[in-house]
Amino acid sequence: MNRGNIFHRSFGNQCYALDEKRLKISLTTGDDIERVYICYGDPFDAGIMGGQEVWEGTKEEIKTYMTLDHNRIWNVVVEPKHKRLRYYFIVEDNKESLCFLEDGLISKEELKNLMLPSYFVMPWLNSSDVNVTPKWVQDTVWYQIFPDRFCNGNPSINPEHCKKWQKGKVGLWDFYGGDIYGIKEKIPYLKDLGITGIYINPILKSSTNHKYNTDDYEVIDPHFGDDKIFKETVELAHKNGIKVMVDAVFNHSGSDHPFWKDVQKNGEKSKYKDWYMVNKFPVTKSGDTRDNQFYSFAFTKYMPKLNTNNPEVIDYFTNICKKWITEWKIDGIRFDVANEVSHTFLKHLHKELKAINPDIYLIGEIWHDSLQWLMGDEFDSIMNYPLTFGIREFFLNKNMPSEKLFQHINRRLNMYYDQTNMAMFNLYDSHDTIRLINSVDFNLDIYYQLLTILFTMQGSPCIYYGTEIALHGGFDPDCRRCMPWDDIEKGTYKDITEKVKEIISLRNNHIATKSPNMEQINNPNNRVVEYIKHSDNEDIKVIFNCSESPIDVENVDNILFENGYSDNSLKENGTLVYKIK
Ligand code: ARE
Repeated sequence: MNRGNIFHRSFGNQCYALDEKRLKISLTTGDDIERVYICYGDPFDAGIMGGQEVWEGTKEEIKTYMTLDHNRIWNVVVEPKHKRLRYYFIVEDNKESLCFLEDGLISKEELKNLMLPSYFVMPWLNSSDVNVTPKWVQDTVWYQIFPDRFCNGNPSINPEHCKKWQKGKVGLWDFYGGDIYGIKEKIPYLKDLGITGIYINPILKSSTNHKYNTDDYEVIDPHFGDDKIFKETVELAHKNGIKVMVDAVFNHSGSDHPFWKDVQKNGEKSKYKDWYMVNKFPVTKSGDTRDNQFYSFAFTKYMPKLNTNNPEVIDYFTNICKKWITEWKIDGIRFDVANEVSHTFLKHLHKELKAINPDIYLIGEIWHDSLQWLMGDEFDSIMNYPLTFGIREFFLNKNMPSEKLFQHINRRLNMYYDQTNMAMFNLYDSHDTIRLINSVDFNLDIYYQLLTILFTMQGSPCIYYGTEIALHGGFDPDCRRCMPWDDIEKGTYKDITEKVKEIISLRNNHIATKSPNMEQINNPNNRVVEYIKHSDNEDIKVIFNCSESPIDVENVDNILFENGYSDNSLKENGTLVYKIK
């Protein structure tokens, strides 16, 4: 047996609670392993695990088959009788059958003779530790809006030197006059499209068209509107079944922010000197920050980095978010440069904001493995660029075998908890990337196929404004062109928009999430969203956490329900059990 590549730790995405009763446990092996079982029982049952401790209780050890996925990961869902678990694995190749514990591989004989075997332990499943993500996002179709380029609803508040609304390329520093009035005006358009959530890029006071250099966290940029129009827009969106998510830029402020100005003016005497990351006072120039006089976003001199380790900073921004939830009534917050603010800050925010609204959707902008932010006490989700970039690559790379696509999707799903994947913010493009239509070389067939995948996979899909008309755009700033409303109204993009609407309706009508060969389970709270065909005809029992009416399925070994998770453990515990043919 290839002993080098068997891996498990009872932590993170390898051993976690799906809910207050069930644990999902995963083990990685090499491809020489043919079967894996998990053996588990209660840590306080006498001798159940070959150990010499003597405890009260019955002797019970359960052995359960684990299922293999596309990335050599074996999974199982178990429901410990007393919320705690001791377990080890039995791994088998075509010659050996060995036991895998914390200290590695040993034979069954060796295990029997050990005084204190190093079992894996899940000591107690505490309900407050369960990672709970908002359910409503699974039924939300997001539409990202870059305000300056979406729609100009009130030219009277245009910024100075505002350019004429135009088609085609835009300038890095140009303003075109899009505003919140325009967003409100287009709510019916978005509703007709089938949109049920809008993610709006920053709207607070700032000197640029992108507003990622905030100069006042307490004021909406006057060229976008004010609190009144924003609250009206949120109210109208909610009336039309559309949720609203805003953009929080707390990693850095703008260099025109009064707090930063005070630091520049008063140096070490400034009351805000510890609100930023200044290494050398006085902060005389806002030149290139490669000399580390102060830290900033990237090396961007007009984005001085805030010190999110400072309790004063943490409190200030927590209160800003509380106002957004209680006064603006927003439903979600997207955190900019989320991988650089402190975990301390995010854990505090999560606790405070979920206390006000447990269903508030908190997502981080992180472009890499984000498990450390997705353990249930920081973000509910991230902007899942890696997943969808991989899917896009597959369609563009003619030499990539289809198994690579399954492995990519599976790997990305295995990185996180199931409840995170169900709430994952999935997108192909945004204000920071080349537009989808450009990245598929303007091939509408591939474009529609990719959008169909986005809208039929688990998670919370988002399209970037203009996707519905296949608006072209290269890298920033070209991906931020103005919406050509004149042409839209003339019907220039009618066919494309109708097709995109049809794809969006797949999700909204749940057609796509019904398994093709399966009767819809007549329990609306337990809609089947996915099942995977069994690879052989070996009989296996599947436990369904749902309706009375059995479903007649062929060789299915894993069914994913919207609000729960099937499992394939061979355990009889009073739950409905169906024998698969
Ligand atoms: C723009 C141009 C730059 C130019 C700069 C001059 O894009 O080429 O040098 O202007 O000032 C905002 C604006 C941008 C602006 C930027 C800097 O929207 O237009 O740049 O400020 O002034 C990484 C970060 C990620 C970040 C992206 C941009 O990890 O957090 O870079 N995204 C957020 C927002 C941006 C915003 C900022 C941060 C700053 O979404 O819109 O930019 O607040 C790989 C890496 C990622 C990297 C990603 C994209 O995948 O793994 O880490 O993201 O590429 O570059």
